[in-house]
Amino acid sequence: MKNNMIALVLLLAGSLAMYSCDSATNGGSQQVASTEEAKPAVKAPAFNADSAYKFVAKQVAFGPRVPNTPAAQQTGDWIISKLKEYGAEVKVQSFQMRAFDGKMLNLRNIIASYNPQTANRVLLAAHWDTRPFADKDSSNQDKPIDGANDGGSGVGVLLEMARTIHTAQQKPAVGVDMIFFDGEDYGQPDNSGIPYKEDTWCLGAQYWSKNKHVPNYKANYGILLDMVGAENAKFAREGTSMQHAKGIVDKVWKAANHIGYSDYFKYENAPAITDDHSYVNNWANIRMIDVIEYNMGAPDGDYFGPYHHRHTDNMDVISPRTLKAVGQTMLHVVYNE
Ligand code: AHN
Ligand code: ZN
Repeated sequence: MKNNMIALVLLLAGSLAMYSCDSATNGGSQQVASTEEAKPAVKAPAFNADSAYKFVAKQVAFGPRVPNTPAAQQTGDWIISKLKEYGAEVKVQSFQMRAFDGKMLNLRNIIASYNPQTANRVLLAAHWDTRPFADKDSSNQDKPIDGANDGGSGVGVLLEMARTIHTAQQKPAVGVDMIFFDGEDYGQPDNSGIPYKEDTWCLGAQYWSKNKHVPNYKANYGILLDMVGAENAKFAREGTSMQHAKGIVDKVWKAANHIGYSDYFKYENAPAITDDHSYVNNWANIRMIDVIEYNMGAPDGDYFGPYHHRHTDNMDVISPRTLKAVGQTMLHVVYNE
């Protein structure tokens, strides 16, 4: 009897609590309906980390994606075919540029578009080439690296986003362009013995910034993904991004923190880093931020991670959780435009 009474009291208390919860929610949503900024967030489709991981592994399996090699030819062809499979309109820019060492490089920028007619657009980017040498390593410096993280990860996240947008019932309201830049990582090493030359990095971004895939191309803003797959990666607010597009950094960091990725997206400032977004900001005049691993607290000043431009940049450093943190954040941002 006593037990029954307690159960009854608990039941009543429970339903009262539920009722008051409901009414609070209802009252709340009626209030926010009239105010713009309190618009409830759109729930983006789920980003599949295992699929993204497989896209990274597939690139690594082709071999180092060094310009003028069969692996680069095969990987570029594969990226193009996946993007077509995922319903994007695909454009390919083929061009030649001379590297710091005098070599003429055959390069391809690959551009995928969703909703190409929409004026309101977001531009996502990553580089798909990998560094032709391991200049920060202590051995085999002249051999190319796997570039699982430096190159592979950004492409893996973008391809999984493309697959998600294609498969999901709900599509983003905004137009989405994805640029896969070539020739980012053929930059002049510090101790090459060759006289210093300006603008040796980011060759594909340089070319695109002067030769857009669409005349008068415009985007509201862009997000570059570079080294976004390593376990325990930290992303700091990079200098050029803060200078040209602080509002976008705020938006992306807020989204990441809101959906539970504060471990990755840190409210710390990093110096300006030369990367594809430098040319998109300064030459193409489109504001673009760089989500790039930069761990302000790294030991030995290895801010880019201990694998950077070394042979240890292989599949062992890639974490599906990091790919998920970045990919889900990107989907959240895109679906809330
Ligand atoms: C430099 O090391 C000059 N910039 C970093 C950009 C980069 C290289 N991203 C990947 N590899
Ligand atoms: Zn690199």
